Amino acid sequence: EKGRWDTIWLAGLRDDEPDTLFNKILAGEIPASIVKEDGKILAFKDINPAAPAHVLVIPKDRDGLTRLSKSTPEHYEILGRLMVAAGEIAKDESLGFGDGARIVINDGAKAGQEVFHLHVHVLGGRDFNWPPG
Ligand code: D5M
Repeated sequence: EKGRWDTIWLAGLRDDEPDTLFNKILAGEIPASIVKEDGKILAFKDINPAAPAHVLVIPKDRDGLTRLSKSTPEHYEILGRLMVAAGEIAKDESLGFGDGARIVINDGAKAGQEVFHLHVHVLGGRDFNWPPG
């Protein structure tokens, strides 16, 4: 976990919303099964998987993104990074993904959002229905 905070020392400067448990995962205070990490994003297995393969991708610095609808043009870069990471994970057979994945962002409690630190769900390993429930 050495150096993990080095990359997120700006976290919170533009964000006075309450922390979530994802900060504890970022700090290494709660264990997580990390599948991908760089200076800006962290991806880890969902503790309550809704599919055989279920990974969450989050920005290390939430920067006001409690939910997607808080995004502004200042977030273009991090949102692109999250999407590219999600696409890479979605084709990773070693994680149980095959040909086809469901990429989901729940925006707000009404849509099922429980953790108010933006996260991209990457689900795979089974077929999915449309429209979603
Ligand atoms: O998704 C929040 C997701 O976060 C939900 O699918 C469970 C997951 N979760 C909650 N706690 C943990 C821990 N400790 N590790 C990994 N995953 C976790 P939402 O879209 O907000 O409903």
